[in-house]
Formats: sequence, C-alpha cells, structure tokens
Amino acid sequence: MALQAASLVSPALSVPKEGKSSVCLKDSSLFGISFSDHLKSEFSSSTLRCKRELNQQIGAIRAQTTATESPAVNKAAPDGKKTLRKGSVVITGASSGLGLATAKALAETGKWHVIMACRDFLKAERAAKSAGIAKENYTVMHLDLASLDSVRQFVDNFRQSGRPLDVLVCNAAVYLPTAKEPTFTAEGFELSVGTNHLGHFLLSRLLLEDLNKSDYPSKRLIIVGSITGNTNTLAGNVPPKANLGDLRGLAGGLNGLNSSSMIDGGEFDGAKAYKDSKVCNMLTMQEFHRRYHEETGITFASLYPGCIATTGLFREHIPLFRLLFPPFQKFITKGYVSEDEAGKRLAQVVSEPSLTKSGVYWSWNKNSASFENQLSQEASDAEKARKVWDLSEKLVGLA
Ligand code: LMG
Ligand code: NDP
Ligand code: PMR
Repeated sequence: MALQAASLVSPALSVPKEGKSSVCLKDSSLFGISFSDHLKSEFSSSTLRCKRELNQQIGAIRAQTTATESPAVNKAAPDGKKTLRKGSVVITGASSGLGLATAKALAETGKWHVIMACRDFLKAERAAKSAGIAKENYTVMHLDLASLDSVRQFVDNFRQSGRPLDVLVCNAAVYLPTAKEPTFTAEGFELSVGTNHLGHFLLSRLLLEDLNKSDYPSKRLIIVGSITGNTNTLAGNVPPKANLGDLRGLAGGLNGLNSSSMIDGGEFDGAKAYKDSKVCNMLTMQEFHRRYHEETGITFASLYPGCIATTGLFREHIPLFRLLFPPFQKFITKGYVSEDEAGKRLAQVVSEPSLTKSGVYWSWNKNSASFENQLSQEASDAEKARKVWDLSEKLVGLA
C-alpha cells in the first residue's frame, strides 16, 4: 500500500525541469477532478467598493508619510549604480520551523530586515540567536494570532516602529490532531481556524494598506498553504479530508455553542480543522489577488513548501507518529524536505525577482525548481472564496 502510494505520488510531484511553465494535466488530476481556473479575474461591486475605500485611506496616509520615508531605490550611489534599500519583511510564527528557517535564509542575504511576529517573545529571541541571525537583521515583535486585540495591537506597534512593510508572510499555524474537544481563541473561534485563518485574515487586511504604501519594487503578501488541504493529491485524500461544506459553522462563528466549531458544521475533528484552515488560507490568497492585484500591483501568493516532517507542527501528535512520520516521508512518499530547504523555498517566494506572478500556488519538484501548482476544486472555487471572505470579515469585525 505504501509503495503503491509512492508510485502514485511521483507523477503528482514530477514536473517539467524548468518549473516555470504550468503543470501538465497528468500532474494535477490524480483523482480525476477537474480544476477551475484559479487565476481568472472576477470583480464584484463589493470589490470595487473595497478598492475605493482602500485608495482613499492610502491616499491620506501617503500624504502624511512620503516626506519622511527613504526611497527604496537610491539613485546617488558612489559607483553610479542604483542601490536598493534593505527589504522589510514581517513573518508570523518565525520562532520555529519554516518561519525561522525563512527568516534565517532572508537575513543571511543581507538584503532583508526580518520582523519576527511571534507569540512568545523570549522563545523567538532565543531562536533567532541560536539560528545565528545577526542582530541588525531582525526585530522580534509580539503577535498572538489567537487574539484579534493582539493582532490590532501588533499593527499599531508595527506602524509606530516607522519601518516600511514590503512583504508580509502569513506562516504561523497550529495543528491539533489528537484533541478530542475543541479549544478556542480569545474571541471564541475554534483555535486552528481562528489562528491559522481568522487571525491572519485580520492581520493581512489591516496591513494591506501598509504594503500598498511601500515603494519597494516588488511588494508581496504570502500565505502558506499545504498539500493536505488539496484533495486533488494523495496526501489530501488521507482522512479526514478538508471540506468547507456550505460554511454554516463559519457563518455561526465556530464557537461550539450555538454553532458547530467546524466550518462545515460537523463534529469537531482537529486534523480536519487544520486542513480546512489551509483551504481558507489558499482561498484568501486568491480572493486578495482578484480584489487587489490589479489595483495595487501587490503580488499575492501561496505555496506548499514540501513536507517538513520534523517541525513543531506535530508537537501535539502521538510520540509514535512523531517517530515514524519523518522516515515515512523521507523513504516512502519522498515528500520530505529539511527545514533549511523549505526555508530557502519560502525565501524565494519572498524575494526572487522571477516569482512575481500573483494568484499563484507555488510548489517545488525534486530538483527544487519552483512551479505553479494546481489547487483542488474546492481550494480554487471563486464563489467559496468570496463567501469565506465575507463571513471572515464579519467575524473579525471588518464588516
Ligand atoms: C487520522 O488518521 C486520525 O484519525 C485523525 O485523528 C488525525 O490524527 C489524522 O491526519 C491526521 O489522522 C489518519 C490515518 C490515515 O493514518 C493512520 O492512522 C496511519 C498513520 C501512519 C503515519 C505514518 C507512519 C507510517 C509508518 C511507516 C513506517 C516508516 C518506516 C520508514 C522506514 C523506511 C525504510 C525504507 O489512514 C488512512 O489513510 C488509511 C490508510 C492507512 C494505511 C496505512 C498504511 C501504512 C503506511 C505505511 C506503512 C508502511 C510500512 C511498510 C514499510 C515497508 C517498507 C519497505
Ligand atoms: P511550527 O510549529 O514549527 O511553526 C509554527 C509557528 O507558528 C511557531 O512559531 C508558533 O509559535 C507559531 N504560532 C502558533 N500559534 C500562534 C499564535 N497564536 N500566534 C502567533 N504565532 C503562533 O510549524 P511549521 O514550521 O511546520 O509550520 C509553518 C507553516 O508551514 C504553517 O502554516 C503550516 O501549515 C505550514 N506547512 C507545514 C508543513 C510541514 O510539513 N511542517 C507542510 C505544509 C505547510 P511558537 O513557537 O510560539 O509555538
Ligand atoms: Mg501525509 C503521498 C505523499 C504524501 C505527502 C507529500 C504527504 C504530506 N503525505 C503523503 C502521504 C500520506 N500521508 C499517506 C499515504 C498517509 C497514510 C499512511 C499519510 C498519513 C498522514 C498523517 C496521519 N500524513 C500526514 C498525517 C498527519 O497528521 C499530517 C497532517 O495531515 O497534518 C495536517 C500529514 C502530512 N502529510 C503530508 C504533510 C505535508 C503533512 C503535514 C502537514 C501539513 O499539511 O501541513
């Protein structure tokens, strides 16, 4: 079964070497599901309204700040060449795993200042030190995504720091596969969707304005997705599968009291809640793209960095799983990547000049070449994306 699984998997993961071209059908139709075109632009009247409001806000802030900011490109370098100031990137959950590895990869280039947005300040400081990130290349700022007050406070603090925002990476996540009962965020949302999706939704909506103000040549908003939320892959078909259903639980506030704690209204299942949250992440990225890319020029992207089987994500899983999962991924599925390698991949999505295309879900082939991957039918459903956006707006107090 496992070996069969591996042979089923390889076609799904193998792609043209150059990676830039889109994936052939064989790569993405493992379960015979047809894919809708997730890059298709769709502008609703509410989209236009949002844009107008955003532009008004941005215009006002621009007027206040342009005089004080140093430009991204200095024309007067001594050798006559144009120089680019350091990019400023916020990474949520940079205290371990993928976020930390990405912070390290970016800081090492000397071209980036990383704002590590973390819930545990001391842990983040220690992590940065032990990863060898030079002091001048990072700042730790407190952010607890499981509290919308904390998200708003972070945005205020960040603005007060006076730093520009060139790239935002929504990376933090929790995974609670063994929980029998749901736990909740400060506002009473089921913890996995509340943290992974709703906390990031509010953060990125608020910081969109700051991104738009940046004069950096390539501004990006990146939301980390995953293969396990995509049911067009073998990994996405391991039960329990992601399924947002008709969103009745989300509409009810995921509070487990007068509504279900699950998006689809079903019984609580921690592993499913995580996968559902990743579907929301991927839908949100596309909805951002549809609403704001043309207007702002910001690149919106998501990615599956590979299976980083050794990270803290699996801290709540049973010890046997934690023991067997890395060798299983290394030797059987061959989907394993190290934290370092995954960090380099996400760092590419942050800074590679060639990865500016918006609305894309990036993946990598065995030679670590990036390619535009296809999302599952649900994760590329434009109508669902719009509904998730509208319901999320209400829950986080934006509408
Ligand atoms: C759900 O179960 C839970 O219900 C839910 O609560 C939540 O936790 C969720 O996604 C999280 O999981 C999912 C269930 C899927 O998974 C399992 O119960 C099994 C998990 C197995 C995890 C991987 C460990 C595999 C161990 C492999 C050994 C590695 C050895 C490496 C050495 C390599 C040497 C070259 O259930 C299903 O999908 C149903 C199908 C289950 C089939 C299980 C098949 C076993 C897989 C691999 C075993 C292979 C061993 C043979 C090795 C031969 C090597 C030549
Ligand atoms: P880790 O557990 O190592 O990292 C998750 C980070 O999120 C930690 O820094 C954690 O902080 C932080 N975090 C959790 N809750 C909050 C919160 N309430 N507020 C602020 N930060 C929080 O896992 P990974 O590095 O594996 O996960 C990173 C991303 O990669 C996630 O989005 C995950 O879905 C995705 N991903 C991971 C894969 C994998 O195989 N590992 C595969 C595909 C995607 P703290 O250190 O304080 O716990
Ligand atoms: Mg999965 C075929 C390839 C493949 C890949 C790339 C992953 C990634 N997994 C694959 C296959 C399988 N997994 C198979 C055949 C099984 C059944 C034995 C299996 C099981 C499994 C479990 C129990 N896998 C898991 C779990 C988890 O608890 C992880 C999870 O679902 O977290 C939500 C997980 C993962 N497998 C992956 C990846 C990337 C994960 C974890 C993290 C994530 O999506 O972010």
